[in-house]
Amino acid sequence: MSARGEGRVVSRFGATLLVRLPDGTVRRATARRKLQHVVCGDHVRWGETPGGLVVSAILPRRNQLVRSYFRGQPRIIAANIDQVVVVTAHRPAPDWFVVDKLLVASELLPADALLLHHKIDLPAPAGLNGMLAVYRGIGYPVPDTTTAEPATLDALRVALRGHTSILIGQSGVGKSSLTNLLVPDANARTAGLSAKAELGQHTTSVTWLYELPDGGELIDSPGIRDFTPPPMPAERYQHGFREFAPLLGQCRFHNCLHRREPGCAVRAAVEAGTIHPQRYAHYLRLLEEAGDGPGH
Ligand SMILES: Nc1nc2c(ncn2[C@@H]2O[C@H](COP(=O)(O)OP(=O)(O)O)[C@@H](O)[C@H]2O)c(=O)[nH]1
Ligand SMILES: [Mg+2]
Ligand SMILES: [Zn+2]
Repeated sequence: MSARGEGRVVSRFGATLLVRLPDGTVRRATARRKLQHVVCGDHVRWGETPGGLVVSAILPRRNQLVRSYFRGQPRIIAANIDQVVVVTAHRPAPDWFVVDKLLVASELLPADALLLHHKIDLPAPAGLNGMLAVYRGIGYPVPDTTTAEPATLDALRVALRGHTSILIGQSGVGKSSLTNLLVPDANARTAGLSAKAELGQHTTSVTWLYELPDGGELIDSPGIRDFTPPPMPAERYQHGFREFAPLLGQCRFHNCLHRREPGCAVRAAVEAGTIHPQRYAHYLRLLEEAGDGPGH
């Protein structure tokens, strides 16, 4: 009888998958023909064949982080995520619209979200500390970190323990540097595995799942320039802004989208200064870009 079992997808390179088996070994595998797209973080079923390990099924996904659609197909970054760590840094300075779109995607997964404030050894760009205070105020943990002082990563380590978390953010914010501190030998292990599986030199441009030493998993993703949440009905976006939650249901119209409707509790909160105008502007912009803005 040939061996079979379950495992978790560490990474994929075109048609080649790397799968971590329950005993901790990572094996090269291919997907059974006609299987839907397998992604990093998938739990899969596999079987041993004369040609090697073949993934025969994807176990049901708890969630999937989708970047955008290409020719109508979702681009899934990773699956089965408990926590999204949106990495912001002093350099490159954050694009707050991208940050908000990532937070919206996290809320709707649903998953917990953290906003990492990284490279604090460098001078802070204008306005950054004020914006981070806004995010702290609406309930996002915002740990301050720098690779120059590894002890600053302690709070992050505690937050990551026991969960599957993904680091996501612009190129150059420090995701891979952080991964290397959080996962001892991450670099060497990745290089060793890719050499053994003959994957070539492309390991920095793929999404990769690592086991954390204290339990849990960390996914390092390639940098993104922009991020578009998957298409969804207009009334879903409001649930991506957690500071709107206590107000939902208090607008005059039950189907209020908080644009120009009279008696809108969200707009009133923006005018009263309890919702930050930039967060609200990004909500409107998301609706508009999704094709349901004020002009439609
Ligand atoms: N000054 C400073 N530089 C950092 C820090 N963390 C990472 N870097 C540098 O930022 C650059 C990009 O880091 P990298 O981890 O490749 O970013 P990624 O694209 O998000 O994976 C590299 O030159 C790192 O050495 C930090 O805390 N402080
Ligand atoms: Mg990187
Ligand atoms: Zn409203």
